[in-house]
Formats: sequence, C-alpha cells, structure tokens
Amino acid sequence: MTGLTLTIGDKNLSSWSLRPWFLLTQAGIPFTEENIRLDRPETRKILSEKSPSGLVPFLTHDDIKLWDSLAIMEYVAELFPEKELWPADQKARAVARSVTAEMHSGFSALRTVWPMVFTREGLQHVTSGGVQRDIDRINDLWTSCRIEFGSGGDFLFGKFSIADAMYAPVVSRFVTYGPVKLSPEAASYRDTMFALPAMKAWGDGAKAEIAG
Ligand SMILES: N[C@@H](CCC(=O)N[C@@H](CS)C(=O)NCC(=O)O)C(=O)O
Repeated sequence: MTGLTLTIGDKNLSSWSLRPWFLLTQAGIPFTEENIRLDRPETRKILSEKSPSGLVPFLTHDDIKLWDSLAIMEYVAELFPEKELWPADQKARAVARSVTAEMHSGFSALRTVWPMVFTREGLQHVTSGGVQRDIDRINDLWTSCRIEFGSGGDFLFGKFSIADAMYAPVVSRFVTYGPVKLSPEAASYRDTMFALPAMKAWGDGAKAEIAG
C-alpha cells in the first residue's frame, strides 16, 4: 500500500479534484479515496475541520496533509520517480511545467463561464467573456505540444504526464459544452483523453453520486 489518501469533492463538479485523482488513477498508483459532498449544509464545517485550505482536493500521507492540486501532483511525482510523471527531457519538462502552470493559474473565463458538469452533455455553448480566447489558446497549446513533443505516444508530451492531468477537466468541458472547434491534433487528443478508462471511471462515479 502507498498510504496515500486523496480527499476529493463531487465527481460531477469538482474540476480541481479530478486532476490529482486522474493522475493517480491513470498512472496506476493505489490510493484511498475520501469524498466530501460540496453542496451540503454541513460542507463548510467539514472542510474547515479537515482541509488545511478549506478546499478540496487534499492529500494525506503519513503525518502530513498537502493541499492544492499542483502541489499534490508534484509530491506524487517525487514519491514515484519510476512513473516519470514529468517528461524525462529537460526542455520538454520545462515546457510541460509552463503548460501546466498556465492552466493552474489561468483560463479564468473558461473556468467561470463553463464550470465542469461532468455528466451533462449539451450544455449551453456561450463563447463570450473571453471564453473563445481561452479555447483558442488551449487549442494552440495542445496542437503545438502534440506536434513538437508528442511523437512518443498519444499525450501532450508523448507519454502521460502531469500536464495531461491538469487539462483533464478541460477535456470534459470540450465534450459537454461542444461543439468546440479544434485542430485535428487537439480534437484527437481530446478524444483520446475522454476515452481513457480513468476518465470513464470518474464519469461512472459522477453518475452514481447523482443517482445516490
Ligand atoms: N487552487 C486549488 C483550487 C481548489 C478549489 O477551488 N476547490 C473547490 C472545488 S473544485 C473547493 O474546494 N470549493 C469549496 C466549496 O465548494 O465549498 C487547487 O488547485 O486545488
């Protein structure tokens, strides 16, 4: 056992939770999952008692708790170097970190106007308020990563990396809010990501959550 416990929010809604969950699942790293429903009267109290930041996700390992999706994924990459969760090549790794950081700190129009609702297809396709600009930038990023660095596999940097986990909720949005116009490379990347067993497992969890 790895002794890792990842605490996440609703699978249908919590885009930040999806990222480290997807990383661990896709990389085949065992972990215990703990769930906190986000839209309940008791949510705030539970989060303030359990989570260092009052937010999800957070990771518990031995005697430490770590919060924030990117910090969690960096820690996992250090714990499991054999999984090569960043590209091995130094320049590719530096670009992967830039691409990841840009998502972590940016694309606020897309995140605000198109919140992740994993199970609902056919959501209203509004592209005002900077959404189209964010889509265009992500399309450019995905396209250039696939062309320049993607030859070793189906992911942004060929092999699966933290950069892919960081964009997993965008893949969901580009399905549920479609049609979104993407380059052939970016569209094929979206389809590959959306078809992964880890993505399907998250979607099944989201459906079960709603049904329950
Ligand atoms: N920068 C944080 C963002 C975490 C965040 O905003 N989480 C949301 C859920 S996706 C949350 O916990 N919201 C609390 C609430 O809805 O009460 C990260 O990368 O993990």
